[in-house]
Amino acid sequence: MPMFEYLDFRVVDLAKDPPRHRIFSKIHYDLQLTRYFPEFRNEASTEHSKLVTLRRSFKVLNHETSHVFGLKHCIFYGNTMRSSNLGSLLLIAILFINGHAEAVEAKRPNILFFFADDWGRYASIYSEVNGKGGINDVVRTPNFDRVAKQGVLFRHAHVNAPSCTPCRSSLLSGQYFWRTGQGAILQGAVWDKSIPSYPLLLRDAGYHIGKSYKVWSPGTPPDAPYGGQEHSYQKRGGRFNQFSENVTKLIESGKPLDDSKEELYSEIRDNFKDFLAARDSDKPFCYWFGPTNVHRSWIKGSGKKLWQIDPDSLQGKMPPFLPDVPEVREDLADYFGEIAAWDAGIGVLLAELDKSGQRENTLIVISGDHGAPGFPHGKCNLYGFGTGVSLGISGPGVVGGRVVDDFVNLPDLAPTFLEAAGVNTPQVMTGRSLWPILKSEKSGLVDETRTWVVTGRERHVEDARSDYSPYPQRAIHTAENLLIINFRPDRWPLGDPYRLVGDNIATVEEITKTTRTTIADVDASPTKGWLVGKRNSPMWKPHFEWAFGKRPKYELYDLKKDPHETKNVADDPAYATIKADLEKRLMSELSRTGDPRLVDDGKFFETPPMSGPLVDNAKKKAQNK
Ligand SMILES: [Ca+2]
Repeated sequence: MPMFEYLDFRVVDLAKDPPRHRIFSKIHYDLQLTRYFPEFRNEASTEHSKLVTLRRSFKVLNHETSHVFGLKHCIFYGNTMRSSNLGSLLLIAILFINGHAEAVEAKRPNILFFFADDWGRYASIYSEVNGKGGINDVVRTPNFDRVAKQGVLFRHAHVNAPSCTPCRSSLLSGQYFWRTGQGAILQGAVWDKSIPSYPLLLRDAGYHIGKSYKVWSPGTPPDAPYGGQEHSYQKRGGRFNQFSENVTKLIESGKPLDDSKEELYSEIRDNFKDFLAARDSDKPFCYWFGPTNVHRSWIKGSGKKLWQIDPDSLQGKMPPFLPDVPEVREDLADYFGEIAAWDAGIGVLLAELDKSGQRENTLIVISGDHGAPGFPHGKCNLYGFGTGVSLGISGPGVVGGRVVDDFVNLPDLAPTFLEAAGVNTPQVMTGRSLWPILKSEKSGLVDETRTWVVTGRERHVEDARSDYSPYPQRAIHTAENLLIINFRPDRWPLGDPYRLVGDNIATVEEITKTTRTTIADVDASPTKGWLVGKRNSPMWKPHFEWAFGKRPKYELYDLKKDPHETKNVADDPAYATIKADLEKRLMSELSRTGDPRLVDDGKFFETPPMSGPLVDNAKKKAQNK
């Protein structure tokens, strides 16, 4: 359906020329647009930037003058800007419209976002592209792999913070987590409604938004940056969130394995169908699928039982920070089992998307919120095992079949989604749109400025340390090096070693089952129970201390020689220049983006409510007195 045959759009007399409107200056288009917008975006890269501008232009017009789009053929429009801070700005737009401009609405892409809890960079395709020999040889993710092959696979995607809530605060806001106020911590998080979030911006721009399961939590109110539960679709059930537990129960009740799995798939499928059915057919949609099954806990032995993942097949492939022993291998196989279930869930929703006829016009993005839970160097660590995540993107406008080496930080997704929808990215967003990479034809490093990311961490579990203090860290990650600064090396990085000496020693069972028993920034797990249980054995004591002991202020790793970050070279004079350069770059980025950790010795993060007992706990304590 042809829509715009000619468009002339310009701004004159920009007395103040505020930056957010500068794009309108002296813009003149003489474009024969005879196709839908997504196809138009598929053309050469310069055409893409024109499209973005075009869409932004229409957004401004649409916002200011709803009647404009009701007219046909020719529109003259002047003095549209009502906002007082724009001074004497005069906008003149002349549009020649052939057909109904409302049709623009239907041409914006849908956004289908798959976001797993605690899923790091473990997918079979990474074994193919990074080389065999590691644990990714054993994981199986055919659906993720297919999307990544059709689209773009990112080899260097990192979360901004390896902890559920701060990671999600940064992703949803498109800003570094330290810019999200009380969203920057896990326990005690509160969402500040004045922070723009991409789902609500899309909703305001006419998208049909919805979500199933976890978006932003733990925090108050849950899923706040997605509009709370107003856009929730999970009436059909959420048993998928405890996949191995529920499938095991169904099998024990006599149901065959495949039927048991299908029973849980039908819940996620029907929730998605409900979401699609609730949409006005002319509206694009934005859906978030956020099951929590990859988060602990899992049924011991379920990797093998439900997914035929043999723990022994991991032998000899484990990275050095994971003890290559049966207990840990089985735990990892169970984790990979939940990842296989997650991947199957992706397949279920994509099949439904195909049935809806919307696949061609849907941007598909798949990732996770940090590394493996309850394993050394995983979740809650700034090592690659903690911050590295899978990322695959396909859809209209994406030049597929490529593997890219650009460093991506998950806050980059918010401006990416907004740009896809033609919505202006708010100036406060520090993330950078991935579209220059997605529409490029290059593989490897596409954008030469994307050679590093910055990560960090403040509070995770509030009472992991007895004084309720956080463990502040910031890091810069490049292809060659990882530099971590531990701002308070006097503290225990993963929590105080409660009850490991004295007369009330924690049992292995308690450590395996209850996170807060000891070293509370590490989730309770069979691996944690095993390794902490071995803390006094001559063979494993050094490993225990490596995983959970105190760390120096500076950690520097040479990733070319030491990809698993086993040897800290921060004090090696041979690395002095590299260390100084990385520290300078890191500090400059923190300073540029207003990280409160650099102000008054981190006072903002060191005082309530960012540290100290939770309000509820404080109340309970007062009552007990
Ligand atoms: Ca998580």
